[in-house]
Amino acid sequence: MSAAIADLPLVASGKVREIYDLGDRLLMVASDRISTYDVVHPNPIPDKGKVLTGLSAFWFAKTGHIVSNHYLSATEGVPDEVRGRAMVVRKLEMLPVECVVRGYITGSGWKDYQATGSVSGIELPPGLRESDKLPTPIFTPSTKAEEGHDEAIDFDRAAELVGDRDLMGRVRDVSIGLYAFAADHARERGVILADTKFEFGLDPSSELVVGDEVLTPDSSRYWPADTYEPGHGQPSFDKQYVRDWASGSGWDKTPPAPEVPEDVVEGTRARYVEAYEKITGEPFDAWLARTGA
Ligand code: PZK
Repeated sequence: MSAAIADLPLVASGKVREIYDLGDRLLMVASDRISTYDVVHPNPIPDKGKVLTGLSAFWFAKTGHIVSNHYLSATEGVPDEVRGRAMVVRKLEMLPVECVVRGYITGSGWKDYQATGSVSGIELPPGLRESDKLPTPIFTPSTKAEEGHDEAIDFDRAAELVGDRDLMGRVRDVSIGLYAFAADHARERGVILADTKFEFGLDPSSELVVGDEVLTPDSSRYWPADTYEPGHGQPSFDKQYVRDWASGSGWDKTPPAPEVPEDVVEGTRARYVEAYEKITGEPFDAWLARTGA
């Protein structure tokens, strides 16, 4: 028997997920909420939390040879009401930096490159176009802002914040290793992993452990490979229906976000499930069955 969610102490909450205290462990719960342009819409995308949790679990299982992770279980200790969208994880001492890896130049990286020719203090070749593949994946850490946008920092500043330059070097190498492994896997399945963000912690024996969610559409940019074309921004695999609808809706992208119409909800849900099935090579129903959702 597991406790009801409502009785568990809340440790942390983000725009679309929560962490609860289980005593010696934590429960990470992914909601069905969706944000576009950094604003959460009032209505959910059914199954989004289950897709993201299933994808995280898939990648944790696939990448243990690169670095250990905090994943323990998506069944044992998970309350019935969050089955399929929650995982029990180890408690860690989290490092105070966000570990971003970019294989393509887009988003804030593209803005920085246009302004300075560099991203996070890493000089890039001249003449890159928006969404171009980088010669090699780059590590572009940021600080964790309590609210608002994370601030880009260079490696030296990240090492300062972590207080251990050697550890920060291992974090960088492991981050790039995880990205490269996942990008190769995704590319074989018709999906481009443009960039992603990891969070790391230390376990009680000071071993480096990757935590949080990993390589999900909320922590990463996934693009369909068949329509990839540098020179402009690429459609997001998961959220493009909502963004396209929002652009034509007259919403000015400031809070509050409007309700997403039913057909857009259904199209978006189908894209999340498609992402799960493409990337894992398994039916989404298998995840629901495995977790008793
Ligand atoms: C932890 N966050 C970020 C904020 C979220 C996540 N294994 C861990 N041990 C201790 N603390 C954390 C983790 C993890 N992962 C991560 N905050 C605490 C965060 C808001 C919602 F789901």
